[in-house]
Amino acid sequence: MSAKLTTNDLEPFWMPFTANRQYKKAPRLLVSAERTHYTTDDGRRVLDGTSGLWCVNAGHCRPKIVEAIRKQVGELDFAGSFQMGHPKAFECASKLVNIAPPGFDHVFFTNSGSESVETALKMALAYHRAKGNAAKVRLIGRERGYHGVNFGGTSVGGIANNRKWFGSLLSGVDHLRHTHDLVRNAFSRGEPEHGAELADDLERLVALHDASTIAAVIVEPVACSTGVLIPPKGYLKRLAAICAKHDILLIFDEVITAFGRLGTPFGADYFGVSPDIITTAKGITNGTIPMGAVFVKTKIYDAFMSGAEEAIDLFHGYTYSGHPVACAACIATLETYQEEGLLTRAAELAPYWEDAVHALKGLPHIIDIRNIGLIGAIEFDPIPGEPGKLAHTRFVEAFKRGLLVRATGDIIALSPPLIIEKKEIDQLFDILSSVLKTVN
Ligand code: PXG
Repeated sequence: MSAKLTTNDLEPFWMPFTANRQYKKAPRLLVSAERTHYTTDDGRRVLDGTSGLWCVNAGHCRPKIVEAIRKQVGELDFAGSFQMGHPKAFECASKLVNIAPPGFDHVFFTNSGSESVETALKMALAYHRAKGNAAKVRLIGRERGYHGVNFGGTSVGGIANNRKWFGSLLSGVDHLRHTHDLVRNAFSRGEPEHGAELADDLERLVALHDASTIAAVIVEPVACSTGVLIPPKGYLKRLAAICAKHDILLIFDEVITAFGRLGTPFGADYFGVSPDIITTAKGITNGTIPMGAVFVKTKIYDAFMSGAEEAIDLFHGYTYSGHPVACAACIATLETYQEEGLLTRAAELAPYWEDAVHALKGLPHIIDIRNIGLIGAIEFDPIPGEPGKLAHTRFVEAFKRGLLVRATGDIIALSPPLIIEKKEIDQLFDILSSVLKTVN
């Protein structure tokens, strides 16, 4: 099939999270990429304002990573990890725990963020059972949270459209209130001032269900998919303290915030909060090969190591857990991040980025602008009766003018590769502001 596709060629692929009929009438196709830019099928360069889908943190087609993948697939294409092993999986795990926050000394491999979430939730349940607290079975998520698309993640997730089609989901799940508060916090720079007390919502759920029935709380340190909700100052620390008080495990879903997005290796580092389990994916291989990893504290791993030595300790895993090609990609990715200082580069760029995104204030329909690390979001007043239309139209127009942004609801989210230069940040906001001025 050539790069030029006709409508019929487009039909068989049922695209995820896409308005298929609308897209196929006017497709947007990418055929190659290098560093901060994509190239389209009609030969236009497009600045990647979204790091793919929040995953290509070191920029596209980085030679070291590409070469490591090529070499690995020709040398050892597959080896399983059930009662067998290959050296790269162990090397990869060691390298990952070396950059993880203190106390995280084991990783479990998956193939995606969704699988990392399922794994973490199952670990939390099994942990309490192994400790003799088998009644701790409830899982707590948060309104507007996104934890992937499998049944556990959908159940603890809090985005109504992602839930309502799919039946009654897991039982024994409840949700904290979300933290979005435009009345008090609109146009905050970085962490908003107001709302730490929303963490006390967990005490409400403890009063309702009793702590003896609650296994874990899962939250994204920054809730990105729903349109970038940044935690109020002190909120995550307060949530962690309440979890600790009640022996409830705290899971940070860092599928987006891990690997430098906030200017620290992990979101846990940024907020100075130490959860019990961290889920990751995306940036772990710079988006090149599907992979996820669940990081656990010593106490979690140890809880599973008290039975007979010859007994399997965790009845869970995937054919491709620790896939050799993914591990090679991950190792080369971590080396690239380290060689180029990318796990902290967002901290250097953040002040410039913050000024650039907040300079959009005053353009038509903008009701909020928010930022943290190398993430920005612009929220629009919805067109009555047509939720999401304005952001979508503006996203389509930005793409035509050479910029890829992510539209979600009435919000445009930005998360460029961490290698972006200041002049490219200027270029990004030149295009975006011209779109926001003209598309209303
Ligand atoms: N947890 C979090 C916090 C995520 O952001 C997942 C789990 C699921 O990961 P997988 O690899 O199963 O897709 C995610 C994924 C967007 C967008 O534009 C965000 C995600 C995926 C696709 C688009 O906001 N996040």
